[in-house]
Amino acid sequence: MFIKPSLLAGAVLLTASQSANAIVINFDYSYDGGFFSGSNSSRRQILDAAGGFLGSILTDSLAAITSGGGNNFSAVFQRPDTGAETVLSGFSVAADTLTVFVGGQDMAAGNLGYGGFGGYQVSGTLDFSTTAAQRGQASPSFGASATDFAPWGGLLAFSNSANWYFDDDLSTTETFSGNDFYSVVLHELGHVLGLGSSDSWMNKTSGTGFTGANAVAVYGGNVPLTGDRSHWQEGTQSTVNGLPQETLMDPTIRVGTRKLYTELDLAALKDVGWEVSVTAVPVPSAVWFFGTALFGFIASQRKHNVSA
Ligand SMILES: [Ca+2]
Ligand SMILES: [Ca+2]
Ligand SMILES: [Zn+2]
Repeated sequence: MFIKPSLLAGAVLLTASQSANAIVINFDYSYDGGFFSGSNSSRRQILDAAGGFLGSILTDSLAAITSGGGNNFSAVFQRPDTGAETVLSGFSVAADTLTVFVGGQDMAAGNLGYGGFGGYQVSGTLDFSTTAAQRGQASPSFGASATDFAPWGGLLAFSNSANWYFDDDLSTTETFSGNDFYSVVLHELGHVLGLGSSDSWMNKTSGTGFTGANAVAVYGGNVPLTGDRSHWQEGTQSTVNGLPQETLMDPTIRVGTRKLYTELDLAALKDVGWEVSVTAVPVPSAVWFFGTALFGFIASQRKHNVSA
């Protein structure tokens, strides 16, 4: 799904510490279109920081998917550099690991990027097909009975022309202009993990409200969604360690603003089947809160995921 910049001034600047990984998010640059290569290679540090944060709080045990012999798993995804559907036969992914293809793409003005989980094709033994479908979790990832999402991974595509802010030191907070790349990575990884995208999410919606028990407990009722159910409703608020912040998984982000996973975003990860070791992001080492002024929003769009 696309995330869009919103035309809002102001900044909420937070930093978060990290701990050891429980899940490894392995970024693959095979189709990066140069966005993360050569003089742009330092951008990979921001991906690694975002993946490291999420990996550190997810404690699921994901079964490996290992193609070989009569067992063949094909990863299906949109190339992040071109958007073209791609099928990688003989694909494998290690235990407790997600593979995420990343790259830059020419996008219409106003779009920052999109992300989603991958689909797959599988042939082989029943055991192998079951592992492909649910990676040792309580349900298959896809279908009307899905409650416990665990894909092989997916993709993140970023606009080649957006006015990005690449923070070269995420441990420090500073005023900046442009769109915070770190925040957008966190948001798009949320879609890879099934927020607003997976059947586990859709199976916990009623009309345009989200009914997951953890999210409902945080919000105090069904959580309003956008019409296509891909995001929290525009402007949905929650907290980061008790401090107010617009949710990460609403459809837009303010220019000059960093957004982190709020309590509501973390609760939703649990509701789609992830085991999450925290209910709040680690206490920021420093927080500055600047006044904000509303100028208007750009309407959101949805980019559909590839799914099996
Ligand atoms: Ca910084
Ligand atoms: Ca799980
Ligand atoms: Zn989104």
